[in-house]
Amino acid sequence: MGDLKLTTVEEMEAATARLLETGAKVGADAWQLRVKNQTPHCKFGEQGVCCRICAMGPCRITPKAPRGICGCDVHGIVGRNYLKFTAGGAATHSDHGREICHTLYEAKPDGAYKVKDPEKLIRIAKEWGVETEGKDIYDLAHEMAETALMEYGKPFGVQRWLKRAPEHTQKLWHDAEIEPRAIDREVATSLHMAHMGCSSLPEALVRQSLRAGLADGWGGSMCGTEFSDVLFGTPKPLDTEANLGVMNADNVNIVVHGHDPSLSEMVCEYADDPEMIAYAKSMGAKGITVSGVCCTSNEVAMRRGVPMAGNFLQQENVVLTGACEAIVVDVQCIFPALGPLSKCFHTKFITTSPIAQMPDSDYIRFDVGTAAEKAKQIVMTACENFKNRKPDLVYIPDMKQKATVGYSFEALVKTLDGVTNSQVDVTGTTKPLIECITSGVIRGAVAMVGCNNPKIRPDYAHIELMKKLIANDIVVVASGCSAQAAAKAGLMDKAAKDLCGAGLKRVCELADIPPVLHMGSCVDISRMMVLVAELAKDSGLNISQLPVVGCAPEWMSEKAVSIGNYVVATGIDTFLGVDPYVAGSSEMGQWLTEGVRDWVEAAYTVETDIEKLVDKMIDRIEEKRTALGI
Ligand code: MSK
Repeated sequence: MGDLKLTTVEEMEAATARLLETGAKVGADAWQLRVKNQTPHCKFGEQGVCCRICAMGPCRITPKAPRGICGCDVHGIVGRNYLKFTAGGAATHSDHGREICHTLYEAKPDGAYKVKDPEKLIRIAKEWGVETEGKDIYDLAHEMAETALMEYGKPFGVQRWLKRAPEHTQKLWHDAEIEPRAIDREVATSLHMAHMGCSSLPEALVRQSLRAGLADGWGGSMCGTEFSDVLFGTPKPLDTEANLGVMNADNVNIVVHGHDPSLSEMVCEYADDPEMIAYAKSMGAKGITVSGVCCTSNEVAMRRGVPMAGNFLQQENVVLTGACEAIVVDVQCIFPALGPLSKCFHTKFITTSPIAQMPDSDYIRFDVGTAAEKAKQIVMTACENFKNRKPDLVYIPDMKQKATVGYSFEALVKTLDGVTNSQVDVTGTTKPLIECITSGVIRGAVAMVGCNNPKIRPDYAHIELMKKLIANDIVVVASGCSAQAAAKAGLMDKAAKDLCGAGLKRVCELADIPPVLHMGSCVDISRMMVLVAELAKDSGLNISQLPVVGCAPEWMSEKAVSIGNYVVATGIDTFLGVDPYVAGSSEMGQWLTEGVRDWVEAAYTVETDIEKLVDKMIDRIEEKRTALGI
């Protein structure tokens, strides 16, 4: 197995247990304890059969009470809850995208935010039919930002990004009436439909769920990804490290957590500033270490090589090390628990966004106009806090893995270009990858995404599924906390090729890639949509015919449901390890696992047994290969 030694889930659990001992000493709460307090969960909630969308209830559906007070049956209640869940996720991702557009609008050659990838900006402008000739790049950036912002509220037409999809997919969306219009409109329409006295027909609620999801994946998230690349650079393969051992006991440790790279990029920029490093030294530290948690971590890892301290369910662990001077957060997936927890240590819990304000935090409001000064203030605050550390509470698990990250669509195409033996010039296309798949060297691909969830042993499903997939010559592209689980375990180390079947191992060697490819954060699942769209166009197949599936084995957030809806709606069968609160309705179950296939040629599979889940994915990939005769 070469020089690779994977970090096992058992080893990570032992490290967590040790950290929880520190927590117990200082009277800290932890999610492991709160799960116990919340168990058993409410059965009505679990099945999605509780309705509190008006004040006549709440109503709960039981065999004795099969309808709510308004007369809505269980299928309507479950369906409305599902649509509202989706709308929450679509709103969240899309608002993140909107913030990036605003940042781009404020970009200036001498400002805190600059255009780092002008070629990409020009490429997108041409795609959108915006004149680029002779235009100053910043004028173009402002025009494109404004055009993108109009996508959120335009009164007529459908999303601009949809044109990136193969014509067949666009036709499916049109025929099923799920082409997303203005991004905000799909969120608002979803909430309207789920209001008391509106839709209670599962078919209509599922249709709108797909549409709202598409407004996210082929709308708001795509704005987030594409314009983040324009602002901060399109990711290229970079070496980094992952797991709690990336924190450094001798240094000021700043942990960035959340999603929007506008904050984390600026904090990283200042943490590298010689003036700040000198300031840290004047406080008794040897330097400054920035590491990340959740998707912010993915953003700065793939553009700067900033190490990844952990994923969603490790966010408390970074504070429990006793060596975290500041945990700096923006939006999404942030435990309010970080407030009281940080009070048990010297850690500053710094919130920065009006969208995510929490008790027991230091609020340093961050905005585009004052980004540089606020980032400097944050770094200085962390440095000054070094002296407050309690040495007897410091314990950083000696646990980290090498990882190569940063496989944006552009980087992936470029990297795989060298793999084929074909004499045909395939530069800039996905044809080398198609050749690997059609020849059977690679059997297919799985997009592994999503969170951790205490309902599943943390990281276990991500890591075990990936190990089995790569052993079966199935390449994995990963994003979000799934990507971090892979990195922490060692699956993004190029040496992980030794865990692959012979075909995938050969491809990893030829292309010099790890078998699990890091594609970025949650919004970057839009990169995966671009990848499958190009694979379909370059192969002449429909997306649904490709031996490709999606999987979120440990998902927990509303955003994940929105993602699932757009991945399915794009024609990719999607496998979930956690039920999206629809178990209470046979009709909703039927629509999501079968009915939607008539519209978009793909559907969901929900399987909570992880062994069965991976086998079902492999079977599905092999069925698709058989149907293609390859
Ligand atoms: S951070 S949505 S826990 S993947 Fe994007 Fe991780 Fe899930 Fe948040």
